[in-house]
Amino acid sequence: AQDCLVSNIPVKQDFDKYKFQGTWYAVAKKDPVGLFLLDNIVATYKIEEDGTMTASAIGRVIILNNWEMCANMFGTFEDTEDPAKFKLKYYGAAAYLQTGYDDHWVIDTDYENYAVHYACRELDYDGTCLDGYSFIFSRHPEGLRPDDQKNVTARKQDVCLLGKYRRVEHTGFCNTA
Ligand code: DAO
Repeated sequence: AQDCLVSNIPVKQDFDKYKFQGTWYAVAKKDPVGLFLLDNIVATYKIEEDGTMTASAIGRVIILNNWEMCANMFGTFEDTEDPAKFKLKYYGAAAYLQTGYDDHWVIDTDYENYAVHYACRELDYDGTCLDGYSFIFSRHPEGLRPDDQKNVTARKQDVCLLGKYRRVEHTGFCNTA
């Protein structure tokens, strides 16, 4: 949205949560205040038998006294009247990990290659976002395909966060098995 009003941010039309299932690698992130997930972030979405979307995510975090670890996170999504806008209730596998209740909007995706996520945690008095975060996801651990860069850049502009992202590294730090 040119005016950066959160209420005017366009989201994916007719979002299909079934097609969104599976593994997504975070390739870029705009951090919120008090960032949590640092890098090696991989999220896996799933639709449960009752139709509820859930996700598990892993990522490198630094907690307490500079203790570095891989956080195992779980989330449950509550549907809203817009199929691309969810409320995300999340918690960690361990009690000392972050818990929260955030917006979870799918701004854009082609389901097969890229996705742009957005969450505003705190609205400013003027309707812009005071504290938010956003993930750029790829189906491919190596990153976005060149074909998808143009779309993703346009969507970063839509959420008023162009230039605010950092690259999310995948070093294998959280690889299991
Ligand atoms: O990293 O600073 C941050 C905020 C991210 C919190 C979200 C935790 C993960 C929840 C699970 C699923 C979906 C992405």
